[in-house]
Amino acid sequence: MSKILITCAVTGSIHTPSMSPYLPVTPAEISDQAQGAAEAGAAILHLHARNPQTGQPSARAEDFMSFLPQLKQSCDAVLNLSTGGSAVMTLDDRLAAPKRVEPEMCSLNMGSMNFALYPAAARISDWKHDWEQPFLENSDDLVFKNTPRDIARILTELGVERGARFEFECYDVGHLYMLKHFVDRGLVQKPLFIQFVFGVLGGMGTDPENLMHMKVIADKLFGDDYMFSVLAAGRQQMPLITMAAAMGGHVRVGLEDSLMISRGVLAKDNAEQVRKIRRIVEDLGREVASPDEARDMLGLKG
Ligand code: KMH
Ligand code: ZN
Repeated sequence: MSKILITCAVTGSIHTPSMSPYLPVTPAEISDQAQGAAEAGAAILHLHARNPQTGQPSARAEDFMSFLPQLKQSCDAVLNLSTGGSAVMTLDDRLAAPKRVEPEMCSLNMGSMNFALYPAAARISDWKHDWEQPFLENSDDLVFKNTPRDIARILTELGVERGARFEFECYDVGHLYMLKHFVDRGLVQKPLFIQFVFGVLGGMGTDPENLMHMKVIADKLFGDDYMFSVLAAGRQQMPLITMAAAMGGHVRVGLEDSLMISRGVLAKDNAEQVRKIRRIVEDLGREVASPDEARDMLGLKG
């Protein structure tokens, strides 16, 4: 089996400061935790920005620039910028920072969908900031918009024009067919790195059968020309990504996807989750890829 790529998604745009005191939101917190995750073995860092005062998800290029230069200096990991941002942001907002930074890698969400965040809020009664509760509750009526035209625009403006490669986020089997459509249109460079996403309310649940099925269909559509990775939002994070590692896939951890390190116990930082999955995959006999090995495997511009 190939070496395994560990991605760490450091802060995301789903969890809010009231849910965990360990969620990084200031530039120093994001950059320190990202660096710690890289030192623990993450070859790829998937990054979103936050408003440093309130912790609210931010698309402002200056909020990305408040931690990216420092992070680039302090570690060699692949910096993978989100183009998903958050479902309340416009595509122009979501593209502003990636177009300015021209990263070697970006996420790309392969379809429009419901993206309900409110279940994550059910346990919180004491909110730290005014924006948090409405932000989560309004997601009950929100569409995460990623139309074929949006996808083509991201592929063109970041891929064709700026040389980025993508973490193709597939939340459902239909998203694999959408990816195949763009491969056939010649807008996508190989090798493909497909992130199978489980556990978002609006996408696939965390049933192991869904992972088996995604792999069967991806094998059929893409043959040997793709790598898959798994992220599972919430409680099934570690079990499902362990299954992916055993199947020869790659793994994503991070506080974007789950705030916990085990049942009922908050992770103290992102590195703790990286160390845990690293122990597991090494026990399974997989060797962890370095950032430069990741660049080779993914065909990144470096
Ligand atoms: N929040 C994850 C479920 C993105 O940033 O483009 C998927 C994600 C999307 O990471
Ligand atoms: Zn993300």
